Amino acid sequence: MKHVCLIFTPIDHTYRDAATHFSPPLGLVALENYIKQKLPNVKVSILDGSVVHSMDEILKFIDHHSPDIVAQSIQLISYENALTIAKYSKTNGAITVVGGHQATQLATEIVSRQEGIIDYVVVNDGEEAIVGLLTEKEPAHIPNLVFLNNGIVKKTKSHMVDLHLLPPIDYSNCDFAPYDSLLSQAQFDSSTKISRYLRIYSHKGCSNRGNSSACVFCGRADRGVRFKTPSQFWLDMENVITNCNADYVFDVGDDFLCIPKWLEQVALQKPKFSKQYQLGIFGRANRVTSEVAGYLKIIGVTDVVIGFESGDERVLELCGKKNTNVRTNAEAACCLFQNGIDICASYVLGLPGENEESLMATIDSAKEIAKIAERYLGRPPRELVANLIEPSPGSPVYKGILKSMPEKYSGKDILSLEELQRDYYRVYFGLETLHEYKRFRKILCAAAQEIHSLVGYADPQGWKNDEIVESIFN
Ligand code: B12
Ligand code: SF4
Repeated sequence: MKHVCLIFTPIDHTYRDAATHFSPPLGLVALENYIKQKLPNVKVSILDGSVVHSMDEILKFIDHHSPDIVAQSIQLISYENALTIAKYSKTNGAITVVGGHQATQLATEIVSRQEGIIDYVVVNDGEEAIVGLLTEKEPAHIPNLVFLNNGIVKKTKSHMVDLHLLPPIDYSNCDFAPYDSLLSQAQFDSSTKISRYLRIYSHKGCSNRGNSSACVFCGRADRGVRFKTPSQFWLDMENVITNCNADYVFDVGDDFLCIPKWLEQVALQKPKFSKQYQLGIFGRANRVTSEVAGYLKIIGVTDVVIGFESGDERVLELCGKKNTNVRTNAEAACCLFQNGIDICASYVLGLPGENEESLMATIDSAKEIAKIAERYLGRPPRELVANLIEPSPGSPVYKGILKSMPEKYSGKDILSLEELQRDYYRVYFGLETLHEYKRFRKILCAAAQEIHSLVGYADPQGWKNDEIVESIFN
């Protein structure tokens, strides 16, 4: 029996990890579901390095079970660990694969630099590629693969999975205990106590970016937008709520409000549930209207994460977030709160053009959101979060850094987030000295603290592990 080990690689813990690892990794569960549908006799093991398995345990697992394929979902801040796992897997005779957004953005660099360590990079959707590798198809005929052949980088044809043909999301092979335990320890503040949090996706891709334009910090790799049908959405919901006992579901699609007709149909087709649930989504401020809020209430949406990014009009403009401004953001918050729907307002600090004045505007924007929530909900919003910009590979700011510093970044696959952030402030702000950089970062950090102090829960990203706490005392 073939055995594939799917790993969500542990990150470098110098960086602050996201706290909301309350659900098994959805991308790997989706791959497992597809493999099980196509190749029921293949053994699939999922190792989650962010919650369940340490590096040591992952290496021991590989030693004990000698999987045929070791396939990892990687991030910038987990890549060096991924290489350690891949090297170890090679000595155990496994085929090594990496996939996900980071791997897609740096596929050529990875295969060129990691010959003999990483055999294949899977770009974009991983379903067909992983099944192709498991069935030992000729690599040249497997879609979405990048690999080295006699020293030359080969890219096979690209293929977008038809979401309508995919099996429903099924978490039934997962052990929920570690995730439930993490959730019970977290300060995650929902309107009523929740005991199981699971993720689904109604669509892939961002409707707000063209092929060349995106929010400056965004490293998403996929192109175009694909939605599941409303009935598929409800099937996924029933699976996680009824079969897997979730009482909180988060849909990770980038803009649940993107297609009004789809939203309307989802509301119309809502089946009866025998128990209560809460549902979180991502939504775009300019698409929130009272009609939309009405549909969201029918569907059972309890909170909407909105990328507000900045409270400063000029910074928002430079961020490339089209069709939204400070006014649309406040109006969206007002409309949702009025309808009893909570929001998480998410900001990114240090965007191009940021200065002390724009930071003040962002703090004011956060205060206003908190005030509106008090007015309608009688309490602060569930979350206000201030992230520090991460120039993710593939993002417009990463491309800007690459252009300005080709000698340092061209062809590189191992990147330090700290250095990237440092170079970002060099290129976009002219902050040459370490002193200037540290001073600015401290100002950003203090602004983040002020925003977080308005609410009971914040799960910021992009900061170093101790930085955000330190800044309270410094
Ligand atoms: C939910 C989510 C999280 C969650 C949960 C992560 C988890 N355990 O699954 C949390 C909040 C914890 C999180 C954290 C982070 N995230 Co995140 N996250 C997302 C989000 C919103 C959805 C991911 C998802 O589930 N998609 C649905 C599934 C079905 O799709 P998928 O994951 O892309 O997987 C498919 C393909 O990519 C591919 N694939 C993926 N992995 C692999 C592996 C193999 C071997 C193969 C063959 C294929 C394959 O096949 C899958 C099926 O088609 C995306 C944005 C988005 N909407 O996609 C950002 C996103 C993936 N995150 C991102 C980042 C940067 C991070 C952080 C590094 C931020 C930080 N500094 O803390 C951390 C890393 C934490 C960690 N420990 O690794 C970036 C990645 C950018 C980049 N260029 O790499 C994204 C794209 C956001 C963005 N707009 O930039 N994240
Ligand atoms: S950050 Fe911007 S470009 Fe990226 S997925 Fe969200 S709206 Fe789209």
